[in-house]
Amino acid sequence: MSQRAQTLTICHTSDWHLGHELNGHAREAEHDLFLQWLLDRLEAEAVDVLLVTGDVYDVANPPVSAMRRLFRFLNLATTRLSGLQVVVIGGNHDSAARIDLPAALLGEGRVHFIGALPRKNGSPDFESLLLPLFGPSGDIGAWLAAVPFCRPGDLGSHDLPSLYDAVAEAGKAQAGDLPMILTGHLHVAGGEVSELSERRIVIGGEEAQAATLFDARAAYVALGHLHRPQAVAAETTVRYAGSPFPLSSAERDYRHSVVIVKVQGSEVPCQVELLPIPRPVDFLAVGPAPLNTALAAIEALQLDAELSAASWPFIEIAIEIDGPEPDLQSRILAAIEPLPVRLVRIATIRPQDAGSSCDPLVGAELADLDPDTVFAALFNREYGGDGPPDDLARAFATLLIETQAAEEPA
Ligand SMILES: [Mn+2]
Repeated sequence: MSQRAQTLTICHTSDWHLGHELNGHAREAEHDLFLQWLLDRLEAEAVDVLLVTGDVYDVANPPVSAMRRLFRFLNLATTRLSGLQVVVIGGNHDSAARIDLPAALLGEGRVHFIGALPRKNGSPDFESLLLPLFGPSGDIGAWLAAVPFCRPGDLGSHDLPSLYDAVAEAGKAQAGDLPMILTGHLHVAGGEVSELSERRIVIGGEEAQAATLFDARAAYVALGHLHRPQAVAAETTVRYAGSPFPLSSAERDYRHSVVIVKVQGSEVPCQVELLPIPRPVDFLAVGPAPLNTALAAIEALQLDAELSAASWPFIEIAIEIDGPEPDLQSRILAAIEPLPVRLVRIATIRPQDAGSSCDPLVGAELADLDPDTVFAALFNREYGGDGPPDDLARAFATLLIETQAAEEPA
C-alpha cells in the first residue's frame, strides 16, 4: 500500500478541564459520560490519533480523581484500539510539569504528553516536538508539531511568531511530502489580519495572536483554549475543538463537538467533520425577569424527578431589580430547594445599568469579570478614553500571565 493512498484519521478534542466544579457542583458524572461517548466514537470512526490540545485538567494541581479518570480513559482507549496513538499537550490551566510527568514512563510508546515546550541548550528541541503519526497500515501518515501552551519564560530568544516559524520550518523539513499538523493552546483572534497588525488585542488577560502565526503549508492546525468550537479564518484549516460541555453559564448555548480530521497524502488543507457531543446534563436559564415572574417560571419548570443528583440540570437565574430586594436570595433558594436542579448563580440586573452605561464594573460581581476588563474600566474611570494604550495593555497582560504562572507549583 502506498503512503499516498492511506487516510490518517485524527480526533481533535480539547479543554476537558477534568476536576472542574461549577459553583461547588462536581462534573465527574458528565466527564464519565463524555469519555464513554468518546471511546465509542474513536472505535466507530477508526481513529488513528487522539489529539487533546490542552487544559486536560482544570487546575495545575488536579485532584487524584481527575488524574485517575484521565489514566483510566487512556488505558481503556489504547486497549480497545490497539493501534491508537494519543497526544496530550499542556494548556494554561495545566501544570506543564504534571502533564510531562508520565512521559518518562511511556518512553517511545504511543501515548505522548507534552506539557512544556521541550528545550535543548536553551532552544526549542524540535526532535522532541515533532512526532510521526501512524496511519492504519502502520506507515507514517503525517508529522505533528506538538506545541503546548508557551509561557513567556519557555520561549528563550523567540517570540511566538518566530517560534511557530521555526517549528513549521523544522516540521516541513521532517515531513517532506507528508502532511504537517500543528497544535497550539492560545488565543488566536479571527478577523482581519490588517486590523490586528495595527492594534494588538488583549482578551482574557492574554494577547491574542493573529492567524498568520500558522504556516499555510500545515494541513491542519489544532487549537485549544477557547471553549466554543470554531474555525479561525486563515490560509489553512485552523480550528478550536472547544470543550466537551459548558464550563460556565456563558457556554450554555455552545454546540459542543469533537473534530474528525482526515489526512490523505499531501492534500492541504485536509477534510474535517464535526461530531456533536450529546449534552450530558441540561443547563437551564430563568430570566432576566422581575422576581415574581422568575419565581413563577421556576415553579413551572418541567423536571425529571427520577434523575440521580449528579445528573440534575444546572440552572442560572437572572432577576431584574429596580431597588433593594433584601429577601431575593432567600426566596429564590426556597423556591429551588425542593427541586431536582443545581444552582449555578443568581444574577441581578438593574434596568438603569442595561444599555446606557459603558462601565462594565457597575452592577457586576468581581468574580464574573476578567482581570483585563477590570483594568480597562479602572483606567477609563481615572483617565477617560477608550481603554489603556497598547503598550500598557500589553504590559498588564504580560504581568498577568507571569503572575498566573508563578501561582503554580514548580
Ligand atoms: Mn486554556
